[in-house]
Amino acid sequence: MKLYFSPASPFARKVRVSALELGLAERIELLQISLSPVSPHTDLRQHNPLGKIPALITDEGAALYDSPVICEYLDALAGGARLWPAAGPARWRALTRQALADGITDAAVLVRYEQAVRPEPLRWAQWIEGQWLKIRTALEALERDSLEGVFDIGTISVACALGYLDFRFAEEGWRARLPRLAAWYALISERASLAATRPS
Ligand code: GSF
Repeated sequence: MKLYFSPASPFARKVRVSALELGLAERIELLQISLSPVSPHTDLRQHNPLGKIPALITDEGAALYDSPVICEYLDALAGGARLWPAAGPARWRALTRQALADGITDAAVLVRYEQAVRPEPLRWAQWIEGQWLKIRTALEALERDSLEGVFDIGTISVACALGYLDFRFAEEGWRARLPRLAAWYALISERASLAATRPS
């Protein structure tokens, strides 16, 4: 298998963490690329028309995207129901946590593009604030959640979202407002799969 990724990509990190946890990392060749919405990657677009990472090329030559699809595929390849609860409340909890965490990451990536890619005269402060409102409200929901002792696609996604916030927006200082989430994150970050994939 081949994975289009970048070491900074929080969505590709979900895939790399899943692969490590499932014992599949050695079967995946990592193809490192750099891209943004205004500098697309030609080769990647032949596989993922949306031009986004992560994209996985399976051994059969199929292109899979986006990160939830790839992570579920890897889980199935490893026998199933390892990082994706098979059924019942645990499944819906994990999938909803993944949606919340991916929403945080989506908003943070949009802010990043706005600040790092968009020319300064075209930036829109109110729009950036709108993204931060989503991020902060979602983080408050996670502070009230019971993440302790759970390791699945939901909590992997939360860890990758928080890792991205720390990587790009260290000044945000979310830990001071959200002590329970901070304590949970400190513990989960020690896991080998997360330590090995810290964004750079
Ligand atoms: C989001 C992928 C994404 O935004 C997923 O895989 O879960 N829903 C998708 N990827 C970014 C890189 S990143 O911040 O991880 C990307 O490929 N951006 C390039 C673009 O043209 O938007």
